[in-house]
Amino acid sequence: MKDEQKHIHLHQLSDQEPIKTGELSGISLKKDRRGFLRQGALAAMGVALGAKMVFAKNLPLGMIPVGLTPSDEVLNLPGKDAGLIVLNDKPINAETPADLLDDALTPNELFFVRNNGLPPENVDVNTWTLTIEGESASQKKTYTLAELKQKFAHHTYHLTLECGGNGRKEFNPPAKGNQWSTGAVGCASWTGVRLKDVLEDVGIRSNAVYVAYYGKDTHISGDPKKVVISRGVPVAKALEEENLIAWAMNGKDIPMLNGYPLRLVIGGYPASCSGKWLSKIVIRNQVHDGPKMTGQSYRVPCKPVAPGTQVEDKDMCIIESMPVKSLITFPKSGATIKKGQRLPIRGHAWTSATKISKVECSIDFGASWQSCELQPGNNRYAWQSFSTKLDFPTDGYYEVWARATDVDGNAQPMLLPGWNPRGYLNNACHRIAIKVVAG
Ligand SMILES: Nc1nc2c(c(=O)[nH]1)N[C@H]1C(S)=C(S)[C@@H](COP(=O)(O)O)O[C@H]1N2
Ligand SMILES: [Mo]
Repeated sequence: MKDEQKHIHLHQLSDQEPIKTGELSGISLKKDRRGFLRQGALAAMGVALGAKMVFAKNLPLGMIPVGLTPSDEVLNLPGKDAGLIVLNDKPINAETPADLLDDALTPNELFFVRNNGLPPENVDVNTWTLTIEGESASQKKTYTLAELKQKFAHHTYHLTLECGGNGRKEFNPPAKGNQWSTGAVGCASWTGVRLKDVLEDVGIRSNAVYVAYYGKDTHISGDPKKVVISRGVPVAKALEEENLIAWAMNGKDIPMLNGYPLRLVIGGYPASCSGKWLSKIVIRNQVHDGPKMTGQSYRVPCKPVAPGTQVEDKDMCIIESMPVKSLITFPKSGATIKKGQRLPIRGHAWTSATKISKVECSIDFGASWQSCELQPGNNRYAWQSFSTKLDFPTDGYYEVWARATDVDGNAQPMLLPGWNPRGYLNNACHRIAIKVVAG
């Protein structure tokens, strides 16, 4: 059944809402959960066909052009690049291969997707509201999207989002959950209002402890009463000026899968704190206890444990920062160069501290390191791009490793960091393979 969902079937458009000609301008190939094409699909098919469909408006509803060979490469996640690696399609989880993260800012189509439930359907921006309440809110207040935009100053920050489980795949014994490789990370330019400004407009009582979100996605069970995920951050963290209630990503609408029309963006913490399809924020007088805040979720052993150890819930601590990390985005692992050629290297480094202080590369499995050029970040929690050129002494197989160090003196481990039951926080040095051939 799963495989079948990935293929386009002829005539399956017919049970979807009618496609209006006015909607043919979108280029994203939209597919609903059952794998059917939706509005916007026709234009995308034109792209896939390599030519504009001249009489598109005459194409009978539900019919797919014969020139389009249905294939997994063509049938994409809505609004997403076909190069993303889909780990799970219900809920959708997709990561970005390292070489597709080469841009200074991650394009919307390439930004990873980590859904715990099912995105809301039929989102109407005109009726979307955000409610702030909670034991430690001075009042309960609801804003429409238009009111948020009109009432508060707009801010734009470059903010890196990384799933707490990014790199989970490498842990041994393995941890349950999405087997993320290196690509559950991206850095975009986000625009919105400051979380802080909105919280202060509502009023924060002095006993406030935590600020948490609720979103409009639905539980995988379909039960409308079940909350998918509701996480938060300590009040002091919530009040940092870079935290946004955002409606734009790289100057465009946030893609549906990344939280359209409104989401939280909180840098430096696991991306699970950045609530998508944001509809409610609660100011709590205690550590938030929503789904995925408690038990073993987004928690690591308070003290290091041996690999494979079972750790009781009471000995697990909430992840409160993401570790220093870097990624080589050029060349793609496996690249071949000729002996005597210099190899350009590019990538990004990020940290929950204020800045990265250096990035170094090694071609000898970490025996020696040479420093890379490092760009300043646009702001705190933005990733910083690095580059260098490497010489290789002779032909053969090499690995290029990158290691970032932040201003607090934290550096990436060459091998795996501390094992933990759920496989969080793997910030080991990224490695790519390079073949140098003679002649
Ligand atoms: N409402 C809602 N918000 C959510 C999630 C979710 O499933 N539902 N997933 C969280 C997790 S675990 C991560 S890593 C990030 C992923 O953001 P992205 O899909 O935009 O990359 O969103 C977070 N916010
Ligand atoms: Mo996540």
